[in-house]
Amino acid sequence: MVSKKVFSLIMVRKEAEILLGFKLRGFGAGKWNGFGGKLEPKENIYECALRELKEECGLSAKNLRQIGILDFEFEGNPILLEVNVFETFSFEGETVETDEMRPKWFKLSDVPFNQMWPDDTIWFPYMLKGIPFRGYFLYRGEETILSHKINESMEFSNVSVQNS
Ligand code: 6OG
Repeated sequence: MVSKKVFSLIMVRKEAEILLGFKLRGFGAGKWNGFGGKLEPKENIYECALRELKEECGLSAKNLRQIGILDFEFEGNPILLEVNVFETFSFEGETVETDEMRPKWFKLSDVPFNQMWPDDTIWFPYMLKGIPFRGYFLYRGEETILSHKINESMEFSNVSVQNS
């Protein structure tokens, strides 16, 4: 039987920089990525994204724009991952290193793609152009994409965050 796990992933941005975290443990350890994690029971995907951002790097996002959905399949694994990708340009707080993530701002011209999930090179251009996307990737292990497709998507709805 095929089952699906739902995740959030937030990309925190300034005009010419992006905040990434070096994942210190768990799935994707040793890679730079945005912040995020698994949807918990009784929360929606926006609450999940905000909670994970706060837990993993100490920042509170003031609004969130969903920019994409990525579906991942790993060869030989019946569990599909659905990663809901958000961006924010509006946030509060100071970044802190946690036991899971070491945050660092990168210039957009200096994003460390060779230490990131290989799919990032494929969907970052959509994000940087402001085009919403929907993608599917079939992986062999954590470094090889066997096949993929990516398309422009309809706009997703945005949320402003109150009292956070
Ligand atoms: P935790 O294990 O920390 O959640 N994630 C991926 N992100 C990218 N860019 N590419 C992938 O390719 C990914 N697979 C998972 C979703 C894992 C975090 O990593 C993201 C979550 O934000 C396969 O709870």
